[in-house]
Amino acid sequence: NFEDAKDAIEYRQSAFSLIAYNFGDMGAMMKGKKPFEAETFAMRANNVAALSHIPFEGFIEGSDKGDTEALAKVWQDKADFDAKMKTFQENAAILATVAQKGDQAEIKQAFMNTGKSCKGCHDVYKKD
Ligand code: ASC
Repeated sequence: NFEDAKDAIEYRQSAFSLIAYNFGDMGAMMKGKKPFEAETFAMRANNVAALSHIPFEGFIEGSDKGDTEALAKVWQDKADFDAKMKTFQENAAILATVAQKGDQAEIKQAFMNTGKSCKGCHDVYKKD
């Protein structure tokens, strides 16, 4: 377990950094900023699906105090926060599955759904 809030904050932020990198690269492909590379895309989707399970554990009680962008609302509305986190995990898993199959329309839809679940949580629970 974490020693203190600082450790928990660093843990979840590390995962979010890796998620942002992997999701961002998929975004660049989706927007045509770089060529779509099916194998790389699928690898990144797998990374995000696995990483999506990491941050949750870092949202320990009291870890709204510190070097974090997480709002106190996370712990005030924890059930809703947890539900949104779960939706993100489910969408990321679907994205990894369809990326493996390779249908472009499915990939685009699953990518958008995953991005929506990132934003849906940020809008409510993250400092801007
Ligand atoms: C990203 C990123 C986010 C999400 C979000 C999707 O690449 O860093 O936080 O996508 O903007 O809407």
